[in-house]
Parts: sequence; structure tokens; C-alpha cells
Amino acid sequence: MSEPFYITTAINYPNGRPHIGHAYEAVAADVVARFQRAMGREVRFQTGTDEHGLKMARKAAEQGRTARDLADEMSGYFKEMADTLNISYDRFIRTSDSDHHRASQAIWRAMEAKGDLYLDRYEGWYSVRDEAYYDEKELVAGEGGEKLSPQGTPVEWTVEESWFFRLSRYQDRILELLRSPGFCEPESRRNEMIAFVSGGLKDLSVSRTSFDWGVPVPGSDGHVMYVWVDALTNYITGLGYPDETDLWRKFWPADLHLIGKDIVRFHTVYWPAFLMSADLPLPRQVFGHGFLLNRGQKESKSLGNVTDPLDLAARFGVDPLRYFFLREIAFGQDGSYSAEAIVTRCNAELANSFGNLAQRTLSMIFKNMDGRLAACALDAADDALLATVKEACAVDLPREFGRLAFSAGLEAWMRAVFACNQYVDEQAPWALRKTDPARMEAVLMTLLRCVRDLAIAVRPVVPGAADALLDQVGAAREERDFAAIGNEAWFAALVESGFAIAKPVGVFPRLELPEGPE
Ligand code: ME8
Repeated sequence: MSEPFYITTAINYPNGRPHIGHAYEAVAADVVARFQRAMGREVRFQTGTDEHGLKMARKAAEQGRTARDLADEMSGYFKEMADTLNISYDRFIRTSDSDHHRASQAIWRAMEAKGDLYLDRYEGWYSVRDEAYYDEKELVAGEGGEKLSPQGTPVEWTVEESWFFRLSRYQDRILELLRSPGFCEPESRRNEMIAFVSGGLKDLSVSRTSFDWGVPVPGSDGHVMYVWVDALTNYITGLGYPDETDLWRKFWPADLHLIGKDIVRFHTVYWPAFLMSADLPLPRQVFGHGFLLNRGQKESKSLGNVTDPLDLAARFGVDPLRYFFLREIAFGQDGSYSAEAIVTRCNAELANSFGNLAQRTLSMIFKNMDGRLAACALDAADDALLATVKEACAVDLPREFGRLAFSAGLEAWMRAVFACNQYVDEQAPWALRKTDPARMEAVLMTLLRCVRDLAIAVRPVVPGAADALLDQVGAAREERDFAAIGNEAWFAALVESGFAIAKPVGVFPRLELPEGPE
């Protein structure tokens, strides 16, 4: 039985179309899901849309439509983005789904039964953009002296009757949790959260009465749940909570909630407190990734620099975009992107280095050996190269991906690609063709094994291209996991079966920059 692994992304607000940050997070989570599957884990992967709350209600009102209508349309674009980017989710959850209402009401009742909910009056600051309450002392001054949230968004004074959750009760346990290794990553975010909780936790307002677009509070007419209560619950809705389903038993607690740095507080303070209150196990890890900036700037409608991730995918290809996201940015830190940076990175590493290696190898086998594979005696140089590639693909890359250091993992992979290209130059198989054809064959067969292992290792990142290449080298579908790296049986079986490589087709075309100014 393989060990289960449950990963989630944040669920996105569908108050507009998806932006590049949404695409970045979806791709990173998908790479983790594919990587863990290829490591033999039984993976469940959930993503979706967060449809309730004042932000959605107001956006819909501005457009003269119902919140449901807005959510229906926009959620469709998020799903389309996930499908286009090859995101291998098991469930695309919408918080307007009926099972989600049921789960949210169940966790509410569990918190109520614990004595953690009470009615009072909320008076304080609220940011609709962040859907968050802030303390006076957290606010910062804007350019005109106006009060802003620590995220720089407008806040409004709010007074209404509301249910409160006894968050203050959980302060010590949350602090202990934050201090436990691995729960909140990366370290910079953990330190921020420890500082926040050490400053004292106040009880949290968890219902709203001034609008009705949300999950109704059970037994309390006129109250809908604060959007974050239902939003966070999505992670357990998707496993069948409150029923003790097979999914629930197998996959809860989650192994990883992958989210952006702006919502770490909700995931490492509020969510664990809700779960503690409901006597449910806590997620193993919350990782707050950095933000993606457009040439160093935040995207915004007023700057006119908002990029549609699907336009980028159409222009450069899904796999190059995925590779760029993970290779260019040290995961956890902020990063910048531009068309030039995508083209430069992908041409240097995918087209010119790995793509060229694969294309040269397959073409030479096709031309000089009629595509046939041959069992040959290998010499020390061949064995050394195979060992280098195996180490990078089966040890270094998985070690780094396992700790979400994607760029470091791909760098190790790239070093192995360079080693292969250097070997091709040194061995010069084209020159051996006349002088020592047996040696030429040994060199090409070594390279073929390397290309196959390199393709398996990079497959979680560029699944389309890697599969197209693995098809060309005759790798069986069920032999594309990490356990297959360095395993020679596939090669012997192909030789035995008389498999021949067809005329190769490049899988990493060179990218071109569009003409004119960006
Ligand atoms: O926060 N770069 O939804 P959301 C990278 N509904 N990531 C970014 C980003 C950027 N420029 N901008 C946003 C919400 N993100 C809530 C989540 S979860 C129970 C509820 C990330 O649509 C952001 O950090 O505003 C978050 O993880 C995700 O995109 C969705 O943001």
C-alpha cells in the first residue's frame, strides 16, 4: 500500500479572471502532486474557488448581477486555467457546492458544542479586499494619511452583531504549533506568525449580518459565516467531512496546504484553532510561497500591466511556462517575470541544452543505426556518465523537490544535462561512425539511457514534453516513475523486442520574442 499524500492550493476568489499569481500557485502545487505520484505516493490534489463574502457580493452588485451569476462565470475561467495548464487536480471545489455548505455547518456546530462560539457586537476595522479584520495597531498610513491594512488595502469601520470564536483560548497551543519544526514554512513566515501570536490573540468575529452571500449560520437567522470560516473548511469538505468516508480516513490530515505569503495567518493561526476546537487533526505543513511580480512590479489594473496567464501559455507553451515558474524563482521568495526572461531561460535550458541533447541523440540513432537499439559493452566514461545522471535524477532532484526547492532540484538536473552534452562533445560519436562503429553505438546507447532518465526526472514539471519524448524512446507508460531511473530492464526488453526509434520530433522548440515593444 502506498502512502497517501494530500495537497491543496488556496481556493481563489472568482471576483475577476485568474491572474499570473493564481497560475503560479496552481503549477507549483501540480508539480508537487505529480512528483509525489511519481515517487509512489497515492496523491489527492484539490483546488477550486472561494465564492462567498463581501468582496464577491460587492463586485456582483457593481456589475448589476447576482453573486452566484458572477461566481458561475468566473469560476469557469479558473477551471479553464487549471485544465489548460495541465493541473492534475482530483477535485475542483466551489464553495457554493452543496456538500460544502453541509461541511461548513458541521464544523460550526462542532465549535459551538465546544463552547467556543458566542454572540457579541463587532466594532473594528475590516478590509473587504483581504476579507480580513485588523487591529488598530496593525494599520499603516496611506499616502494621503488614510488608514490601510498591513497589505496596503483600504479598511472600513464596521459595527454589527456577530458570532465570535474564542481564538484567545488557543493562543498557547498555536504558539507551540508554530514553533514545531516544519509546520509553517518558510522560516521567515514562521517568524512573522510567531511574532503575531506572541502579541496576543483576540477572539475572532466569525459571522456577518450586513449581507447574505455566504453559508447560513445554523440556528441563527440573519447570520452568514465569515467567509474565511467556510473557505478554510473546503480542505475537509473535499474529503467528505463530516462523514467518515474512505477519503477522509485516507487523506486527512493534509500533508501540504500550498498558499501565498499574504494568507499565512489564516492558515497557521485561524485554521488550526478551528480544527483544535472541532477536535480534528491538524495539517502537517503550510507553505507560504512568494509573489510573482511583472518586471519587478505588482500587477494592477491601474498600471495596465495585468497579464492573462493563458495568453502567456498560448504564446510560449504550457510546459515552458511551467518550467520557467519553478526554475526562475527560489520557491518561497518573490520573483519577477517578463517575456524576455521566459524566452531566455527556456531557450537556454530546455531548447538548447536538454532538447538539443535529446534531438541529437535520437537523430544519430535513427540515422546511423536505423533507429535500432543494441546491447553494447560500456566503458568507464559511459558508466561515469550514467552514474552522474542517475545521481542527479534519482537522488538530488527528488531530495530538493521533496523540500519544495524546485529551482535547486532543476539546477541539479541541468548539471546532469550539461555533463551529457560535454560527453557528446568529447566522444564525438559522428566521428566514430567510420573509425569505430561499435564504440559509436555504445556512446549512443549510453546517451539514450541518459535522455530517458532525464525525461523521467523532469516530467512532473513539463509533463507534456516529457511524455512525448518518453514515447519516442519507447518507455512504457508504467515505467515513468522515479523508481524506473537507472533501471536497465526496460532497455534490455526494448532490444529484445526489436524496438526502433522513429524519426525524432523535437519537443522543446526554440521560443521567439514577439516583435516590437512589450
Ligand atoms: O486569498 N503571486 O484568494 P486570492 C503569487 N480566497 N501568488 C499570488 C499572487 C501573486 N502576485 N497574488 C495572489 C484568496 N496570490 C482566498 C484564499 S484559501 C482557503 C482562501 C495567491 O484569489 C494568494 O497568496 O486572492 C493565494 O494563495 C492565491 O493566490 C489565491 O488568492
